[in-house]
Amino acid sequence: MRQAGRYLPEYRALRDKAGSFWALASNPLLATEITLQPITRFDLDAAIIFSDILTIPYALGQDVTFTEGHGPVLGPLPNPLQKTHSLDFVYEAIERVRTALPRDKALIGFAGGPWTLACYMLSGGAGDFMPARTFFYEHSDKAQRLLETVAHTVADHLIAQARAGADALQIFESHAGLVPSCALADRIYAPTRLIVDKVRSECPHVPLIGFPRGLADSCLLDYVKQTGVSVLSLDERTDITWAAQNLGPHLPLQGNLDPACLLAGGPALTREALRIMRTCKDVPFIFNLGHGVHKDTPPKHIEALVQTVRTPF
Ligand code: 1CP
Repeated sequence: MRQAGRYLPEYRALRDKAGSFWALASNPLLATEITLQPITRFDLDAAIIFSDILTIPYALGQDVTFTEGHGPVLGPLPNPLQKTHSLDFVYEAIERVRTALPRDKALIGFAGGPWTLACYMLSGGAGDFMPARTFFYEHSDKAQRLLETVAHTVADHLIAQARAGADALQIFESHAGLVPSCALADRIYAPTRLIVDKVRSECPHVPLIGFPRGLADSCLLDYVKQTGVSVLSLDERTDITWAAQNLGPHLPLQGNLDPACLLAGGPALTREALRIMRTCKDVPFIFNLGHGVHKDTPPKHIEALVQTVRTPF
């Protein structure tokens, strides 16, 4: 969950030197160094490869630029949409990180979920994604074909990451919360199922972590059943007591700590971390945030959190 990034002075120093986020992410040596920064500093149990979900539109020939302070900007959707750029720089970074990491630390590879990627690809950037959301009503056949093409590209990208050494793979469906419940089956469950089936057939032992951010609690069990993911990553809105009782018996859970609580630090951080851990003590649980580390988070808060999580309660 944005382990690396602007809250770390060593990240900011490298980014200033390289000039831009993309210059870092597309350089395997720099991406390796940044992936390892939070592990070196905090001794976390797992690293997530430093990359971005928008590598997929880039691979499919769409222009992607990251402008300071504005987030990503994407060019027009290419027609036809087909694999034009290699993502070998990601796989080389994964090989390098896996070699550098101790064997007992896991490396997580990832990709965006098809719906979330379609939101950026059809809207040209971040915001309320209205161009994408209207496209799904005005051109529903084309929209479904886009989801399918993206899902195949995502699956291939995840398989290549596993082959390069990723121990687990996470699907970031960060904008799942924008989908009306009657459209979840078409826009989220079916494309994710396609990815899960394709990756499993090639890499049966690699766990797939689903992160349907913003999905109502009442839909989470459906998401798990319909997609077949092996682990469910929960955002900070989910009621963890309900999740431990109703989802915990089905599959391992991760996440849920509010990034705002990590930003706040102090006694509230210790209290919340303990509440989550105690609630999940009888189900398989991976401690994590509900979303990415906020850029103003003091690194000291993360140190304190790691200590709380490592201390028996
Ligand atoms: O230096 C900077 O300011 C760049 C900020 C940044 C970072 C650190 C971007 C631009 N991407 C990343 C890395 C990143 N992105 C990782 C690396 C692994 C890690 O260190 O954790 C991961 C897993 C992502 C995933 C990602 N990118 C998501 C899914 C997770 C989420 O946050 O919901 C999304 C939606 C993106 C798009 C994106 N990339 C960058 C930004 C600023 C955004 C968000 C744009 C928006 O507001 O919609």
